[in-house]
Amino acid sequence: MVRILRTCESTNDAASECRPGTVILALVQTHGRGRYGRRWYSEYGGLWCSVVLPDMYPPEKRTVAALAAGCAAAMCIKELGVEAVIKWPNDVMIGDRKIAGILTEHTDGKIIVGIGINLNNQAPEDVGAVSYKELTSRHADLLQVLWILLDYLSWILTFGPEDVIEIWKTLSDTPGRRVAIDGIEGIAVDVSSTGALIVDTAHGREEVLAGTLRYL
Ligand code: BT5
Repeated sequence: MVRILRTCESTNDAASECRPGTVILALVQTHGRGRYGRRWYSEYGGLWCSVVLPDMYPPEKRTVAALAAGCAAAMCIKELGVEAVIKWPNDVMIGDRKIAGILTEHTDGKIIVGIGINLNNQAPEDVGAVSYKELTSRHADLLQVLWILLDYLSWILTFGPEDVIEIWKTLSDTPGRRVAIDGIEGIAVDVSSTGALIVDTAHGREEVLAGTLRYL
């Protein structure tokens, strides 16, 4: 079931009350959230949605759900004709500007997959964001893009965690880059089967399961 709300605080909060299979789309979010309690600007024109899924991965592989959503968002944006790449774990980027972000949360045996894509909105420039409209001067049909996104999400969720990671690697430009992440610096060499970023540092190999990545 797809529920379309004119406005809500956060679609992830609205979705937490719903059964698996529900999709919530809001035209505006008044308190859109990023990871670690960060703010997500969600003005009219963007695609702000949450998908409720059954908790289908073992706890150690939960990051994979977020990576799968990042892949679906990147594939959706590429289908709109814009060359997007994923920055680990799941920022969808056009060059060094962010067009989409993912927030996955676990509650009551469910996964809430929150996906935000800057489509027809004016993206907040001061946080390094960009929108589809700014890039192409075209208007995207919100519901049509939602179907494309859900189509890719349901496709990628048919794969097991290892295959999701392989698909993710074909869409990401992080492996091979010099990175800094929460006090660790080095070359991002790979992503593990749990979705952790493997970084070769001056002091040896580190695995980082979550964090905020910067390219150096
Ligand atoms: C994310 O967090 O990228 C997750 C964003 C998830 C948004 C969706 S919208 C539907 C659902 N409901 C919600 O309430 N959230 C989800 P993070 O990696 O922490 O990135 C947050 C950072 O991105 C902020 O600190 C800003 O620097 C930047 N930012 C904020 N708004 C943005 C926007 N609209 N576009 C691009 N970057 C933005």
